[in-house]
Amino acid sequence: MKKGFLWGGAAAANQIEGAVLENGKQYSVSDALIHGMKGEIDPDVRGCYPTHRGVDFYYHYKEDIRLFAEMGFKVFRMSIAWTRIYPTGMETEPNQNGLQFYDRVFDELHKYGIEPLVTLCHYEMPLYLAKHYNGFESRATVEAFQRYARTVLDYFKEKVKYWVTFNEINVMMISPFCGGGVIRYRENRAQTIWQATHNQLLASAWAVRYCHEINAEAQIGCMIASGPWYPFTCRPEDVFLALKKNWQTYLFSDVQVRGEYPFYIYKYWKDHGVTIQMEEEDLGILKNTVDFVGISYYQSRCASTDPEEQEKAQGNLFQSVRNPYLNITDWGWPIDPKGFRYTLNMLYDRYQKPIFVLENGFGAVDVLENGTVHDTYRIEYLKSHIVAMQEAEEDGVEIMGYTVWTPLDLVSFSTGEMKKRYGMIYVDKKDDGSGSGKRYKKDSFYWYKKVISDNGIAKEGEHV
Ligand code: BGP
Repeated sequence: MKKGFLWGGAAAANQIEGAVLENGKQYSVSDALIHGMKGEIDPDVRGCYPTHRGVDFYYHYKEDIRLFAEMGFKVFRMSIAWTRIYPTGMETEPNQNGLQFYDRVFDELHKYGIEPLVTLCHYEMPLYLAKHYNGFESRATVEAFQRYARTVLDYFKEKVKYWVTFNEINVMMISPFCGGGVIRYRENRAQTIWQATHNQLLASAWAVRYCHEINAEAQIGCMIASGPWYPFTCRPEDVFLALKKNWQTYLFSDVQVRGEYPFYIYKYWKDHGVTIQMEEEDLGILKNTVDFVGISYYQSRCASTDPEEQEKAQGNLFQSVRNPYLNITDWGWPIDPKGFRYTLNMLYDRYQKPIFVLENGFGAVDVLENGTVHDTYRIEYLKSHIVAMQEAEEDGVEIMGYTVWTPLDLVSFSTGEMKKRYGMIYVDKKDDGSGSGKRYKKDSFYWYKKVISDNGIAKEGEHV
C-alpha cells in the first residue's frame, strides 16, 4: 500500500472494556441486548452476560496495547463509551474518572507510536436517553450528544487526530434501537425511524463542524456498514430492487459526504407518509461534510423480487438471498473479497473522498491448543480481502488505512456471544463467564505482523 498507510485494528468499548458500572459508568443501549442485536431488548438489563464483562480491556489495556504494538500497529480504532463520560447523558458536568481512563489509554498508545482513531458512538448511547427520550427521535438526545462530543473533542484535542462520529450509522435501518436508541414507535413506524435518522445525521454534522472549528489538524469521518446489494438475477425488477436497497446505505453517506439529502429520499418519504420536523438551521448544519468515508466491510448481499427467494431469506441479518457463487462463514455471512474491491471502487467513484477501512474480519469458532490457535481460515479470509484492497488501490482508489476487526477476541455484536471469535489474540473467556481472561497469540497474529512490516501482501514473485 502507499507510504504512510495506516495499518491497525479496531474494537468498540462495549465489546471489550467490561467494568460496566464502575467508576460512575452507567448502562448503554448495548447492555440491554440480551443476545446481541438479533435478540430481544431488556431495558431493565437483567442478565446480558457477557457484554458486561467484555474482555476486561478496562483493566488489561496495557497488556493488550503492548501486543498491538508487537504486531506493528500504526493505528488503533476504539470508541469512547459515552456512558463513562456522561453516565445518563443528562449530567451537566462530565465524569472525570471516565476522561482520565481514556487519557491513560491514549498515552499508552502514543508510548508505542500508535495513533488512536476514536468513534464517538459505537452503539453506546446512554440507556437513559433511549428510555426517557426514545433516543434520537428527540432533539434532547441531539443536545446530549453535542454536550458529550464537545467535551471529548475539546479534552482530547492534543491526543487524538482521527475521529469518527457514529459507527455504522445506517444500522438505523435494521436496528433502530442499537443505531439510534429507539424503543417506541409511532403508528407510522417509518415516521419514527426517519425522524431519528434526521436527528442523528444532524448530531453527526454538528460534531464534524465542531471538530473542524477547534482543530484544523484533525480529520473526522463518517462510518457506514458497507457491502453491495447485487441483483439476484439480471431481471430488470431485481436490478431496480438492488438499486433501492443500496440507497438505504448510501443515503447515510450521501448526506454526510455531500452535505444534503439525495434526490431519491423525497419520494420515499412521500410514499411512506413521513414528514421530518426540521428547525431552520438544520439544512445548514448538514453542510458540514466529513474528511473521509469510513466503512466496515464483511459481506455482499443479493436482492430478489421472487417471492419464493424472499421467503428463504427471512431471518438473515440483512434478509439477503443466498448467493450461489459464494461460500459462507459458520454464521452464514457470504465471503466475497471481489465485492470488497467493487465496494471500494464504487464508493470512490461516488464521492472522490479517501476511504478508511475501519472493519473487516472473520468470525469463527477457534480452538485453543497448546497455547495457540491455528486459524488458517481467518488468515485466508484476511489475505483475500487485503489483496482485494491492494487491487482497489491499483485501480486508483484512495485508501487511508485498514483496521482489522479485531486484534482481540471480544463479545459479538449481533449474537452477544464469545463463541464467535474475530481476534488475532485469543482471550480465554467463555459464554458462561468462565475462563482466566489470559491472552494467547494466534497464528494470524504473526501473519498480520508480517503483512504490516511488508506494508501489504506481495503478489507471487513481486515485492509490495
Ligand atoms: C459490525 C460492528 C461491530 C462488530 C462487527 C462484527 O457490524 O460494528 O461492532 O461486532 O460488525 O459483527 P458480529 O460481532 O455481530 O459478528
